Parts: sequence; C-alpha cells; structure tokens
Amino acid sequence: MSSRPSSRAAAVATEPAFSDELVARALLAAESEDIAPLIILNKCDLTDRLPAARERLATLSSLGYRVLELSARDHAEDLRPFLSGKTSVLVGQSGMGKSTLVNALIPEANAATREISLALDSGKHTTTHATLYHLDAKSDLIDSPGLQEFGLGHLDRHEIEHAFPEFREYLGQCRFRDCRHDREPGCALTAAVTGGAIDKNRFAVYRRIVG
Ligand SMILES: Nc1nc2c(ncn2[C@@H]2O[C@H](COP(=O)(O)OP(=O)(O)OP(=O)(O)O)[C@@H](O)[C@H]2O)c(=O)[nH]1
Ligand SMILES: [Mg+2]
Ligand SMILES: [Zn+2]
Repeated sequence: MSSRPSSRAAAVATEPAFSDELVARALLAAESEDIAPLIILNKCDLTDRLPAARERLATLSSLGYRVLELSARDHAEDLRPFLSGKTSVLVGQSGMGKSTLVNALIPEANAATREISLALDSGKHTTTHATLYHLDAKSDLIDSPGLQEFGLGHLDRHEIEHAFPEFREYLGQCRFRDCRHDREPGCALTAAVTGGAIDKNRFAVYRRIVG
C-alpha cells in the first residue's frame, strides 16, 4: 500500500443536475477519514448553467470547502497542482465528467466517456470499475464509476456529527449528554439551526443520515 497522502475530489457539474446530499455524504466520508476533500465544479463552459450550480455550492464554500471551478474540455490543467504528490480519487454522479478529466490530464488513459442523457438529466454509467492511473512519478489519480448512493454505514452517530465541521462547536453543549439532536429540550444543535447559525438543509441531511 502507498503511504502517500490521499485526497478526494467530489466532482459535480453544471449539468446534469447533482444531488446536494450525495456531495454532502462524500465530504463527510472524506472528513471522517482525514482525507482532504476538494469539490470540482466541472463544465463551467456551460455559462448559462453556472450561476445555479454556484448557488447550490454556496453553503459548502461558506463552510470552508474548497470549490475549484473548471472545464475538463479546456481547463483540466487547473486541477493538476491539487493532485501533486498524492493518490486522489474522483468521485461523483455519472455524467459529471470524471473520465473526461482523467483523459485531459493523462491522454494515454483512454478512459471511455459518453454523452449524458438530456431526457433523463443524468449520465449513462459509462465507467464500470475504478481504475488507477499514474499521473507522474509521485502522483496517482483514480477514476471511479458514477455514484447513485453513498453509504456511510461504517460511521457511528458520533463520527457523523463530528464530520460536519459547523456542528463541532455545539457538540457537548446540549442539556443531555446523550442528546440525539432530535426533539430533546436544550439541544444546542437544533437551537443553532433555529437561530440560523447552522444551515437547515445541512441539518436535514444529518437527520436523514442518522435516521
Ligand atoms: N461542456 C462540457 N462537457 C463536458 C465537460 N466534461 C465532460 N463533458 C461531457 O460530459 C459527458 C460525460 O462525461 P464522462 O467523462 O463520461 O462522465 P463521468 O463522470 O466519467 O461519467 P460515469 O463514468 O458514467 O460516472 C461527456 O459527453 C463529456 O464530453 C466539460 O468540461 N464541458
Ligand atoms: Mg467515467
Ligand atoms: Zn442535541
């Protein structure tokens, strides 16, 4: 096994539409494994779609997650510095352009790519298994199949709470030590949601994950 630091790039695109929850889950997984995440917003050449995609990522960028805007078609090189000296894995829904990015950075990769279905507003699950490509002597890049779900079953409730960076300052502040942040009185997290300090959509993602 390589002892190189790993990084995870969550790939989203201006089209097809991406799931906020899937992105959140990928970030939580990275966070819980101490993997530095990077959000790539691909297909920025589709300028009419760009403002809406940016807006959907605004909460995440305000939380400090780095968002790299690019176009795999003509600005893939912007990603290269982030991959240097690491093993990185590209994760994201089908059709976001992960394999296109790989081909742009490593022309001999020859990864299959396919146009998205406009009718379904989704990709066609072109990549079927993960493949590791050598970017240079000290950097590798893994292309992976489009995600439909991102399970976090390996994480317990405590780990999930801590993987939300904006929750951390409130953890341990609830009236009950074993608070589930649901309907308990004196819950510091739900109070922060009500007060607007924690984004209610992010909290809803948390609730869905811990069920
Ligand atoms: N306009 C535009 N289209 C892009 C860009 N990057 C990729 N595409 C197109 O998006 C479609 C899907 O790209 P893929 O690279 O196959 O997507 P993927 O994320 O690997 O999809 P799966 O393997 O199914 O997970 C292809 O038609 C690409 O040409 C981009 O920067 N701009
Ligand atoms: Mg692919
Ligand atoms: Zn609580």
